[in-house]
Amino acid sequence: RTSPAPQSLVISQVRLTPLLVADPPLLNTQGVHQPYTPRLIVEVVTADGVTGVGETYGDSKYLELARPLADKLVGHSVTDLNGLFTLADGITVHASRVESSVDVGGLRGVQTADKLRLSVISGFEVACLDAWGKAAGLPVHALLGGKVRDRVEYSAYLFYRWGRHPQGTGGEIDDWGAAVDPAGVVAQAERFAETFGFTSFKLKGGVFPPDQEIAAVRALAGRFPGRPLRLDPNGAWSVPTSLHVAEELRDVLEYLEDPTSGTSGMAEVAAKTPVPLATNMCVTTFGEIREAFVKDAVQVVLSDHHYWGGLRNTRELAAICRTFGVGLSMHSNTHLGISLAAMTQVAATVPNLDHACDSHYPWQTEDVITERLTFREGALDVSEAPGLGVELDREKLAVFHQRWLDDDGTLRDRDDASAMRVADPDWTTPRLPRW
Ligand code: GKR
Ligand code: MG
Repeated sequence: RTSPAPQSLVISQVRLTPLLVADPPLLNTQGVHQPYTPRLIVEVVTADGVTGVGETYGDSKYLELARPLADKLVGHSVTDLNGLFTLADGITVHASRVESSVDVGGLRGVQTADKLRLSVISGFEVACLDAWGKAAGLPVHALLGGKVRDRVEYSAYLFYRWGRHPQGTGGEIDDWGAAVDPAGVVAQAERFAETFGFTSFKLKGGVFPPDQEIAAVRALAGRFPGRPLRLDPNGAWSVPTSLHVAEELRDVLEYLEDPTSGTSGMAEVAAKTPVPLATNMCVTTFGEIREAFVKDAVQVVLSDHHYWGGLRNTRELAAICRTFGVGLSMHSNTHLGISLAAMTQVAATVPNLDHACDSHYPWQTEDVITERLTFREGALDVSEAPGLGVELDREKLAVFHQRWLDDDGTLRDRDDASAMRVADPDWTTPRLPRW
């Protein structure tokens, strides 16, 4: 087939659709997930009428940047991916959106203007790649240089959770039930293994005192001997507590993820334990790599195309990790099928993907694509269809958008602490370290 004329790849329209999608009551160190979580769906339409889709965070702070970027994008080619960064640079991030200390930095480190911009760019970059791939008749992985594997492995992402959202907050009810102790965590892992075939397991920690979480990981090791296990308290522990946990679990952990908050603390822990440390909190931008690698603070970096500014930047991160002998894995936040397709396309192209990727997807009962992606034997097949290989379900998109329109503002910005206050009115976001 012949290449399309560049003019046909010029963007004639950009549509932004903020949504609220159902989310179960998953617990983390800051609180509990709200019944619905915001996501943003980005659509770019080319002069030839080809539509590409992307997905990113949907909280107000991202929408504020996405709207002007959408306006600026009209008239640019879907192939001008470097140009996205230049366009986004010119967009002002309000000072109130930026944080200065890691202690209040939430679950992804300190919130900076650059991180916000990069997270927005990622949704647009994926949409452009999808449109370009569809126009050229090529899967996104081909536009990234081609896949090096046919299947991408994922790990089960276990959460302590309640059976339903605290009374009065509504939400969709699933049939997973509560998991608040080792037996509950093991039962959850068994269902993940049976349904999706996952063979490695990550437990979101930082919820209960560390010895209870050690017991849960021990129980997992007893039930699934020899399987790779990870524990991630999102920086909730002090350096001594992190070392205690590492010592107790050193024989069963594949890695310990963000045991403590900040690069210096991670370096102190890393110096005294043989357990590899992974992060999606202290290395989340290119600027943070140098200090962390020089201090040998992390042995595995969790890529996430939303954080890093898209699929091509994810590949750049992979190349840096490869160069420095640092392992690579993939982080996930709550996301839908468009993002999972994008994660799988990029993961397929990275030679040094050393560990199974994280995904929240099994927890999402709602999606905006016509056919849900299905994990088989713990992995996803890499789609060969043009673009991302997913199709937007416009009816569902409209329903979830209407939910966003109907919301009085309480759910449009993810706030795990306020959801927790429904159950415990005295709850405040804990300062780190908690233990
Ligand atoms: O969904 O509660 C959650 C997670 O804690 C998420 O927000 C984190 O970003 O999954 C993440 C992680 O690995 O830190
Ligand atoms: Mg993490």
